Amino acid sequence: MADQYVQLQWVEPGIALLTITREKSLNALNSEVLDQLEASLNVVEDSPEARVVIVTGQGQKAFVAGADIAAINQAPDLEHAHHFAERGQKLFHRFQTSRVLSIAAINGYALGGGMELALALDMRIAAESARLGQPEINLGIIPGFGGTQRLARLVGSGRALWMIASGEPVLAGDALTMGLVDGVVPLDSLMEECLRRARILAKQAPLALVESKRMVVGSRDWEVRTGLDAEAEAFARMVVSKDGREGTRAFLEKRAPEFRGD
Ligand code: DAK
Repeated sequence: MADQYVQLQWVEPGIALLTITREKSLNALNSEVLDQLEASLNVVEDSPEARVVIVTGQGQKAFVAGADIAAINQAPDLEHAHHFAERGQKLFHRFQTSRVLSIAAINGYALGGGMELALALDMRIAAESARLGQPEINLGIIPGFGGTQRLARLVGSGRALWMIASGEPVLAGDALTMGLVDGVVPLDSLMEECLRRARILAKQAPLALVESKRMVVGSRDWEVRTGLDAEAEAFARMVVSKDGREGTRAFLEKRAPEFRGD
């Protein structure tokens, strides 16, 4: 039987927790982990109730210490190495474009492919003890799961190139200052903080939540004019949606809204 490397739990209605459980190898991403992450994301997306997925690593030491270095070393030729990179990129793109919002609970090292996974999720909350970096250059390679592109967009090209070309990791506090993570908390309150944020998101009007993500994620690729047109179109749909009518009516009637997802 194949090893179980990803655990899926429904923490509360609408909130899923994916834990990468390859702790002995610091949760490094091999093909099995990538396959199981994809299968778990399929299950989450198949649930109409799903609103938020939190992704974390087992143990106190690592979120994910990278793509599996042994697997990279054994790539027999250019074609296989390219396929491995595309495999990870495709999966991370699926998290990015999923209707379900995602939070990385960075409990320790987020290095190489691990940092790239965190970059592909919608928000990143790190434990004070976490370190984040793209150390691939120390192995004579470069990031292959989207890191060169997403990191530069998030923190600017100077900082991104420094991290990628020097291989030097940053501490969680510095990652917060440079906008690489969105919050830093003590390790023992990491899950509580991620859940606090997930609960706030999960109770919002479902259609507006999905459109909020689609617009903000889209803004990374779109021309401003394209993005503004998309926003105006989505805004209009939300205004005339049942939940949009309910939310505005509830405000005027001074009561809490009851959103139903239509
Ligand atoms: N892969 C495989 N095993 C890993 C690993 C990794 N990325 N990171 C750690 N491990 C394993 C260690 O080999 C060790 O295994 P055993 O010896 O016990 O069997 C175990 O986890 C514990 O690690 P350490 O003994 O090293 O623990 P320490 O506390 O001493 O050090 C560390 C922790 C995180 C500083 C250290 O483990 C470390 O430097 N790890 C490697 C970090 C790293 O370089 N990450 C980037 C990996 S490269 C591409 C596609 C994707 C990518 C690139 C190209 N294409 C196909 C083009 C992405 C590449 C990467 O992510």
